[in-house]
Amino acid sequence: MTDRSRRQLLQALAGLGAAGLAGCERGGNKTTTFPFENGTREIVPAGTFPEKAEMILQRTRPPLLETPWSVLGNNVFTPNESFFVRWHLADFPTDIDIDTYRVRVFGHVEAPYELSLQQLMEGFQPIDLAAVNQCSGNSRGRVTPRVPGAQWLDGAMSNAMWTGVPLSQLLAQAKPLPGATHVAFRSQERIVSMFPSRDLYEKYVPFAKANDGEVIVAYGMNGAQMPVLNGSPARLIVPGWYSTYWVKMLSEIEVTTHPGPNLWMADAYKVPNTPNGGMKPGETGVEFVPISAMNPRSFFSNLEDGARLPVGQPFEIRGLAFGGEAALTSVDLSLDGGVSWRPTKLGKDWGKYGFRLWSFTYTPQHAGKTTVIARTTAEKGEEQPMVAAWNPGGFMYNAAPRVSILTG
Ligand SMILES: Nc1nc2c(c(=O)[nH]1)N[C@H]1C(S)=C(S)[C@@H](COP(=O)(O)O)O[C@H]1N2
Ligand SMILES: [Mo]
Repeated sequence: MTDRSRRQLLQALAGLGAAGLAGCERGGNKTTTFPFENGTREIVPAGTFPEKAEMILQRTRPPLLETPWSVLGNNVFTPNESFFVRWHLADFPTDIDIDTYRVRVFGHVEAPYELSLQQLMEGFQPIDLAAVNQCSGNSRGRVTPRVPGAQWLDGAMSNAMWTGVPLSQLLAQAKPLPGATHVAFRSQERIVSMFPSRDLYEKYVPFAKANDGEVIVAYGMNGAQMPVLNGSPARLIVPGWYSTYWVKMLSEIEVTTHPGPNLWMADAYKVPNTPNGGMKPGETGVEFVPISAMNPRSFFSNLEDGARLPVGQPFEIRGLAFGGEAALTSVDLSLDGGVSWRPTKLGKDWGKYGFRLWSFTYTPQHAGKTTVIARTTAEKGEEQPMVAAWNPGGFMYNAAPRVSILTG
């Protein structure tokens, strides 16, 4: 982002004010049906939610909006207006005062301070970084046996080119003291709650990860301001980790000497301490740990169950993929139900944390039924499983997608 576009962004943000976010008018009755039980969802028209295009409605308050696959599957960078939305607290933010907005950096440090948005944007060296923001429960609707929670299909994820300041620069200015182990992030949104730990959104990240130079406090998204629902004026980006850590409307950065024994760390978003977060349904004595790194995934963009492809005619199978916390090394396709695998052609590499497009030209030779499977492999051989690991939260789903097609 250039200095000029940063200035424009500041001006645009200043003009945003209370952007009429309360007006969530419902209208239309378009629906889509996901391929699982109770899979019918309403599609709400553009403008139903502020700054948002047509979205799949999972819940209104707080808003849970899924990105339609027609948009997600066909773009490396998900347009801001289609970027998925997820808030936890019932009253989502409706009002942002850019002039009084501050981010405090404090805690186990020598030099606590606070920043206005302008200081954040002008006082540090920003970077641009492509990264997929994926909810821990993305694809939960595909989990068997079924588990409670939002029944997302695959659209609780989106990819953007984020612009912001590496957290390491902000931490350095505060001069962390020896013994710092974690950094806590808290949001600006507040609700009235009987439980003090539930009136705000808060997450803890180990100090070494937070300070790695790639975790950023972002204020720009795909070269523009962030939609309010995606965390404007500034949010945390934790590349390669599930978006539960990507605290929106960031207001506090606290260096701590403990991992934060609160609701959002101790109770929610925990997975079995096993390689892919898997366990057997009903298994006891399993150790649970906070969810962290994402695993590799792949998706078909233009091939669905039941598709018919004529024999002898080349068809370009397209899709997208990402490696998780590790870089993607290949996306392979099986045209025989997993017996043999062929490498796909990978699109431009925008950085290891973003989406990568892939394609494969397939010319069916015989009439019949074929099962096509796509599988992403990441660094160190980490590979998508054919069957997803199971856990009671329905987190970390990443089975290799498969479609049955007819040729002839
Ligand atoms: N302030 C705040 N930040 C938050 C949350 C929230 O409820 N409040 N939810 C987290 C979760 S679980 C997800 S999936 C992402 C969703 O980001 P998005 O709405 O930009 O897609 O925000 C994360 N950051
Ligand atoms: Mo999430």
